[in-house]
Amino acid sequence: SISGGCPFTGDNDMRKLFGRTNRDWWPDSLDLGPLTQHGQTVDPMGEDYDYCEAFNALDYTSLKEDLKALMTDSQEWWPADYGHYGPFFIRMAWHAAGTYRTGDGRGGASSGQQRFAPLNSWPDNGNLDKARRLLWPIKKKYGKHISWADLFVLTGNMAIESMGGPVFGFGGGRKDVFEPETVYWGTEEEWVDEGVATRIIPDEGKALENPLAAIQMGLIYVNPEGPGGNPHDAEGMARDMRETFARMAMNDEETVALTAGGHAFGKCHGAKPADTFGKAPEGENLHTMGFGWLTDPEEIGKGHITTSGIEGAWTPNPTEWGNDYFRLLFKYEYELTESPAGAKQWTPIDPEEADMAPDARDPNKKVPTIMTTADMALKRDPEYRKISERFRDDQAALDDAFARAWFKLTHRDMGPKVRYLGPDVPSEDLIWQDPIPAGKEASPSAVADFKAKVLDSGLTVAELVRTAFASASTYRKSDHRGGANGAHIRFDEIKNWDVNDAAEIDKVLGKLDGLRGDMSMADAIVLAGAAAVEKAAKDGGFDIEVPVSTGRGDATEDQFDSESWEPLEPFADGFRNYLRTKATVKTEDMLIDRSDLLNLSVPEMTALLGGMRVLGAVSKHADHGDTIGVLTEKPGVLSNDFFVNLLDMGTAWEVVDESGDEEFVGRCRLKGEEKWRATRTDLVFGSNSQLRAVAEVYAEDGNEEKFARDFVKAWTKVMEADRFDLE
Ligand code: HEB
Repeated sequence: SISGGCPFTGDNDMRKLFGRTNRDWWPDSLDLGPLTQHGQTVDPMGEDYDYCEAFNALDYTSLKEDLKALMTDSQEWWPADYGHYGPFFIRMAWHAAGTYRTGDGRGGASSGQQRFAPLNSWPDNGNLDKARRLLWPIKKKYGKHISWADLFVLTGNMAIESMGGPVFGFGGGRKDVFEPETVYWGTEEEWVDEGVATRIIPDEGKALENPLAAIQMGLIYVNPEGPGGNPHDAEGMARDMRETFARMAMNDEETVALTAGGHAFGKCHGAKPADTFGKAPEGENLHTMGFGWLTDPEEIGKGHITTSGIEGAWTPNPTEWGNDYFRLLFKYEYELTESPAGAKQWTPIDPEEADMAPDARDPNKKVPTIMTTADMALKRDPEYRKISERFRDDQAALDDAFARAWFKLTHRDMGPKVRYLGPDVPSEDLIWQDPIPAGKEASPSAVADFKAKVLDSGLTVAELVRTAFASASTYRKSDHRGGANGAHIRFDEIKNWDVNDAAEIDKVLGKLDGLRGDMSMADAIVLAGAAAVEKAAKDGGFDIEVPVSTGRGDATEDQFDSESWEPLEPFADGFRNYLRTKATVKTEDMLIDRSDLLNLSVPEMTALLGGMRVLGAVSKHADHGDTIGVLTEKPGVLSNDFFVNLLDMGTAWEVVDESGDEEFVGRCRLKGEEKWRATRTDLVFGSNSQLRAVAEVYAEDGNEEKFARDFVKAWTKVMEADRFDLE
């Protein structure tokens, strides 16, 4: 199988964690870097701004009415095809959401990234700058009460609804960011329209690198003209769709429903050769004010627009929901043709007049409908075909499948349902939301009693800390999945991850289960970790309380979709000094990636890692044994020894590992005897000048207690990262 496997490896030899950056693509664009130093924020909303509160005070009904009116309020500077912007807005919302990938949970609709480079200038997002500007008067009117991110999705919903399509629901709560997020989009130095290679070529052994989910640089998903632009490769087309949609968390049925349902609406734009329009927004002249892909206004008036280069509508009724897409797809044989812009597309042979589409500007004029090579896969691929035929014959099934798949597409990266806001949140629980039954708060006396029993149980600090961390550290802020709530660590599929020690977890959970009374397992695991950290701090001479908000629930087997958890398994976990195998990307880069997903700052990452080491909480499955990086004589005691010993000039470090530079030995500089073993992830806190500066703070005399307290704060942040129910 192409999917799964090892992230950060593959044929696009990924040497940099974040691949090609905006600065690489647009070296001349304005650099705000100087103003974002020293922790200064780019967010103008200020710390007091609470988006949930603002959204809840939104006049939702009137916003929806305004959006509905906007659909047919055609503007001269960008007239609506068929007098209706609906299809255009659906594409905008779909492209906002469609960058989501399960591999690292990044991308997606949840922060309004389409406003920023590189996404605002991806070839596949052509002309969506116009769609966002059409929305500006509404964004302006509702201001702080609706984020761009929510507005994109809600507008897509309203577009579907206003054309008679089925809608499953809407949850608000996507808070805007004010800068591009750092996401790995690939290393290629050309865009799809500049001829960059396709990423899956089985004959050459090329598979789609993880976590990427698009087939070429600058696309959201597949090339509509076929693999690498080849319309004859029917098998490859279906393969590419299956793979890219799977990485968007979509199965075959969802893929067919989404594509066919989406293309019930609107048209493709390829009226002129692509060289007749200007640069993408990010590289355009200042006075174009963020607009790109400029077309002569007169040509715009005539509807001579080029976006994808493909030209034509899929159905005779491009602004009405219905089943014409499948009806036509199966009624006609299609032949390969070329658009005026030179794109490969498919046209029905001898269409009846009634099956022709209206011209986008002149309803009295009829033009042929089209299919892209991607659409043709829905009948050329045997599996897709079965589903397509079923949908052709069962409108209600298509309605339901499309509405649900659209809801999933646009909400997949929002995490648990408690994060959804507004009156249109569907009451039905969906498996991909990782539902968790409501928990209940434990009384202070029950907590104290439980913690005392745990410390008396014979379980070690390292065992308890490792188990709690294994449970909580599955969290990723990118799509708000994972975390300690639900106690998914109980399930074999998670427990047996290579980073974990299943036997140890069984032992710990078994004991905790006997002690927890009516507390949830999820709470028990976190409380036991807290008890261990408190003991370790006490043994280090500090009386520090580790706060725990109880009230977690335990997910049932039915609520656990094991397959959808697979991408949450860490390839590397620097906090436990774990690395599955050496990858092309540097191990310390993967620590940064993991810390980012855990939403940690540099000092938080540093304190957490140093604390985990002295507590002895390294993975037993690290290649290097379970004491590597534990730079202390008294493991299990919370001290700043890791930093003191790491920075000690009495130790000289050298590579021990023949196969590479992953393992190091620290020897007494004078006598040469071995003192410590450590990994890249450890030594980077001494070698990197910025990390060293932070490590120095924690090693300094007088900062022992500060370190212990900072560790507890970072630990608590990870333990509580998924407690959206508390906010
Ligand atoms: Fe789509 C459009 C492709 C899926 C929805 N698309 C379109 C186009 C193309 C495509 C090429 C054209 C653009 C221009 O303008 O030129 N798609 C595609 C592909 C795929 C898809 C290849 C995969 C298979 N879609 C989809 C989905 C959805 C959609 C999923 C939703 C759901 N689209 C859409 C719409 C449109 C489009 C609505 C129209 C727009 C307008 O009209 O403007």
